[in-house]
Amino acid sequence: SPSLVTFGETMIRFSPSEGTRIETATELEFRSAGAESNVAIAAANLGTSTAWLSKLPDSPLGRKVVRDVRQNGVEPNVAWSDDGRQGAYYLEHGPEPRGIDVIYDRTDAAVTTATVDDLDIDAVRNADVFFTSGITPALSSTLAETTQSLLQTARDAGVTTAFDCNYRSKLWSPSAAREAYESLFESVDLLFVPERDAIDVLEIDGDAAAIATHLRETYGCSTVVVTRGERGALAVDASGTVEQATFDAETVDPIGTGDAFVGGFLAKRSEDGSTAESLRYGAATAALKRTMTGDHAVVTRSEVDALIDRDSGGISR
Ligand code: KDG
Repeated sequence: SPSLVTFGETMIRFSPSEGTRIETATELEFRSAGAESNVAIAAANLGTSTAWLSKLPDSPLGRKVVRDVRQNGVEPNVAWSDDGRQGAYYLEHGPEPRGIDVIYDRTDAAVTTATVDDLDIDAVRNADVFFTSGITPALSSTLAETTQSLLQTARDAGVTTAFDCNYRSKLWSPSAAREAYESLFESVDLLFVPERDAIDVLEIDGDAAAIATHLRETYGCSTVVVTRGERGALAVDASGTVEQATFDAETVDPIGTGDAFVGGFLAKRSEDGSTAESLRYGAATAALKRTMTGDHAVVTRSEVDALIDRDSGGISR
């Protein structure tokens, strides 16, 4: 059975080529994307056996998502729905100073009604690691409950639970997110927190080490990883603090970088990699992701290993 199981929404991603405005675009790339399937895909490409749980409409759009996930080496484990929509988003991506704009079209998506009864709970119980992110509980009150019970089910079965806060301001307010996160953290072993979410949403003061230590001590997580974009990442676990620099890479498409980081980290961790090795793997996978269009880290182990060997500057303690 799959070693890494993830749960969440995967959308259709429509995007004009870089620099083109949605208002005037005549062609759109037609891909699939979602934080939790992105994580599974990155890990699968690095050799971890992975499954992704979700609920989708039984339509050509839902089936496109499933084909895409499967083609990327992840086993889709999906509840099909006769009603409910396929979530989508439009991504406009321009050079500085424009940056990125995302327009969601995901209201009433099929996944928003997913309960534990819809999902393959045994896949969760039999996993080594179960992962979901803070996007999922933002999507509906049903999904907030489902997220909580899946994390708890995994925990009770001795499965390592992993969670990335992934705050999305277009989905909910900081205070609603904070309340939801705080009720989930106690069920989380391995917590990933973007530094800006810790500051803006969780309102924790201090540097990355202070943030990680605070979260670890407050919620009893075994490992807390704070991701800091260009400034690297930092983890605190029982043996102390480890820092990891960001690897140099040109950015073609930044969407999915954080998910690639988590996928790379979990792939290494699933081989009993240390926290330092897992951070390094995550950072290298994330750097390679930025060089390609689309949400997915289409990478091989040898590419990740070569980047790590090339750039020993990426290793720091
Ligand atoms: O991490 C990338 C995701 O944010 C993107 O694919 C869209 O899943 C998405 C979301 O809900 O924002």
